[in-house]
Amino acid sequence: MRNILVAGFGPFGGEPVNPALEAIRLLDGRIVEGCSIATRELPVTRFEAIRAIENFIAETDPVLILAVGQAGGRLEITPERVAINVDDFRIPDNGGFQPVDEPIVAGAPAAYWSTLPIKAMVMAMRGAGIPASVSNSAGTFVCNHLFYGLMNHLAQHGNKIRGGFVHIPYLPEQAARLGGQPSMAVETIVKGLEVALNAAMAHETDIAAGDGKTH
Ligand code: PCA
Repeated sequence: MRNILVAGFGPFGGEPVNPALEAIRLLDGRIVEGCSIATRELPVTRFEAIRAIENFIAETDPVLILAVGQAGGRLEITPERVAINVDDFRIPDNGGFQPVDEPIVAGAPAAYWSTLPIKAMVMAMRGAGIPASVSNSAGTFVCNHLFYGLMNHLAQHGNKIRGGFVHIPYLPEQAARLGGQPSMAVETIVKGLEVALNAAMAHETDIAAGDGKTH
């Protein structure tokens, strides 16, 4: 059976957990559209994260790749539209690196689009009763870094594998500790990711559905 690679980041920024890792652990081994979900943990360190996902791709030979990270403060599950070629870290990553306005891959394109059907994924999640919307910025920290490195790798290999990134909210246990932050139960996140993966497998190209934003 072919694999779907689902990679999620571990804890960072002083938090003891990362909802991405908690959620993907529960997805491991599930079958989506006749493929088996293989999950892996990503390090929250620049370049190391890209090397890790390249190794996971070689190891699992996936048909499709989804990377997942925490976006504290977000209200919904948000498939990312675009990865940009810049590192501008507000806090140090887990390796202690804090680059300012450095290219991720010098001389490479300014940006790469997700090659997953983000609108189909959002609409499928909403249809399943799960709050979701398209995000037009993955930020400039390690998630965007990994997303850019992934899309650059896939482009250099002829885009034979589709891939993309989804940010998810804090878990309730994090919000209870931090105060004043939105959160989503891990079961809801797991269901959302599963529904999104189903939609991604079912749609080679995206659907035309409006989800534009004014800001
Ligand atoms: N979120 C961070 C890095 C790791 C994660 O889960 C980000 O959004 O860049």
